[in-house]
Amino acid sequence: MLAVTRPLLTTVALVGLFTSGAGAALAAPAQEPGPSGPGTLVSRFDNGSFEYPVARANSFTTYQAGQFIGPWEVTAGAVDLVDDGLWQPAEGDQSLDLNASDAGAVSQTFTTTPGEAYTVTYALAGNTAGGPALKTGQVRVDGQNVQDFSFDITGRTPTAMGYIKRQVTFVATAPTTTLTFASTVGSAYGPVVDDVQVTSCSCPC
Ligand SMILES: [Ca+2]
Repeated sequence: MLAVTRPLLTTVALVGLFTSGAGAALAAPAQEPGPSGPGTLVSRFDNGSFEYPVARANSFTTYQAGQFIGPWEVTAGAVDLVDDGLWQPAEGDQSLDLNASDAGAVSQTFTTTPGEAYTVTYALAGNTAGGPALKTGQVRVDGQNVQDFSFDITGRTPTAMGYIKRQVTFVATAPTTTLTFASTVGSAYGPVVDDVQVTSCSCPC
């Protein structure tokens, strides 16, 4: 049993270093560590609404590959964390443009139970400041594409973003799973994601 759990805890500790403990959606099996907080191990899916760190007021903050947005790591290109003074988020005060100057991606690794099904829901829109009109991207689980997504910004504005809800389900194959949102459009104006939630059917559903 110890031989199984030690690698998991190592991974969890790395994730925890970049997590400040703000509340968010959960994907926590019952046996996982308790409530998160500074200095504690955090393995639950967190910051799905991209509410921290705080972006530049009435503007955005760019994060490059290798940098972290709470528990999310920028894993390709660069992305923009956007304040609600620039455009309407789906939830809270901030949202994420998956393109800074070109296609970017963010990934988060969290604890899962092998064999258990998890449902990912998210809000999708697009940066209305520039083309192409059709913003495209992928949801990936452990690097595998599990859902292509697209959003057409035609007729949308910063105050009427027109977010749509998308959903995809996966079955975990390991004690941790890495969830990625990746843009597949080359532009400085990418797909916008917000309000990502991960739930498992061991929770009430
Ligand atoms: Ca948000």
